[in-house]
Amino acid sequence: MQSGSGLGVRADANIETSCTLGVLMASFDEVRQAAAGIRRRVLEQTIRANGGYLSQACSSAELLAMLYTHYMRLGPSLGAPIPPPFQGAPSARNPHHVNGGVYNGAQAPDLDRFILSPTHYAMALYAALIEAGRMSPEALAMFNADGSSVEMIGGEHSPGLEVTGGSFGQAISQAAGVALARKLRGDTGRVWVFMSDGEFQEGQVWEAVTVMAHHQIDNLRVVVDVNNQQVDGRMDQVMNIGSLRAKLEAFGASAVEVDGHDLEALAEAGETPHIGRPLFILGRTIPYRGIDLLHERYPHLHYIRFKSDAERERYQEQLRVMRDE
Ligand SMILES: Cc1ncc(C[n+]2csc(CCOP(=O)(O)OP(=O)(O)O)c2C)c(N)n1
Repeated sequence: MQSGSGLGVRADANIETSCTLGVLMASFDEVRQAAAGIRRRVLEQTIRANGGYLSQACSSAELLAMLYTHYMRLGPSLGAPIPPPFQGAPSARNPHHVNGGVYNGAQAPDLDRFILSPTHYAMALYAALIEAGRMSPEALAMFNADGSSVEMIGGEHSPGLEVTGGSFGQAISQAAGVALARKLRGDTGRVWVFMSDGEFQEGQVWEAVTVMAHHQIDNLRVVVDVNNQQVDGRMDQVMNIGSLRAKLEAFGASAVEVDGHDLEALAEAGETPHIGRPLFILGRTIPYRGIDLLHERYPHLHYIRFKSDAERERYQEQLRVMRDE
C-alpha cells in the first residue's frame, strides 16, 4: 500500500499563494496530488468492501485537501498512526475514551479546530488525514469492522472527528457554540466546519446560521461541498433550495461561491473578509469528478455498490489507471 504523502505544515513548502493564515502551505501541485490520493484511497476501499461513499470523495477531494494543507492552522497530529479500537463512550468513568479530534492536533488558543458535519464523508476525511501525514494508510484495514473506531459513518471517536454530527444541523450548531466560546475567551484560532449541500435542506442549519449572525461569530468558516446531490438524486429535483449563497447572505452570513475543484479560486475564497459574520465557502463540485465511470449511475450516486463482478472489474481497471498516474 502506498504511504501518505506527508503533507503537513512544511517548512520547505513551495508557497504559491499569499499566506494570511500564518501557516506554511503546500504547493498547489502537492494539493492536487493529495486530492488525487483521496479519490484513489476511497476507490480502493469501495472496491475492497464492494460499496462505499465514493462520489463524495470525487466531489470533495480538493476541498478536504485545501482544508488540510492551506486553510487550517493545526498542530501535528496527536493520534496513534493506527487508531485504537473503539474505547467506549466518553464519561468521567471512562479514562480510556479517545476523541477523534486528536488527529487534528492539540487544542490551543492560537490553533484552529475542525468539525466534520456530514459523517458519511468519514472515509474521504480518513483519506485526507492519510494524505496529510496525520494517520497511517494501514489504519484503513479496520475500516467499518466491528469494534473499530474507523467507522463508515464516523462518530466523535473516529479519526479526525471532534464531535458526532451526522444528524444534519447538529454539527454546525455545536461549531457555533465552540466558536462563540472561543471568541468570548479571546482565542485567535478559528473553527472550520465541512458541510455538504444536502444538509441545507434541514431546518436546524438555518437556526444555527441565524445564531452566528446574531452573535457576530466571525471566527468560524464553513466549507461546503455543493455537488447538487443528496440521497435520492439531484438536489434541484428532490427539494430545490435555490441559491445557497443568496439564502446565506439573507440570513446574515458572508458567502463566496467558487469552482470547488479550482485550487487557486479556493485559496482566494479563503481570503474573503468577513468581519462580524461567519464565512461560507461554497465549492461547486462534480460528484463524479476524476472517476468518469460514475457518470453512468448519475444522478443516483449517494452510495455505490457494484451490481456485478463485471462492473467491479471496470472500477478495478480505473484504480489501476489512477495508481499509474
Ligand atoms: C436531519 C437528518 N435527516 C436525514 C438524514 C439522512 N441523510 C443521510 S445522508 C443524506 C443526504 C445528504 O445530502 P448530501 O450529503 O449533500 O448528499 P451526497 O452529496 O453525499 O450524496 C441524508 C438525507 C440525516 N443524516 N440527518
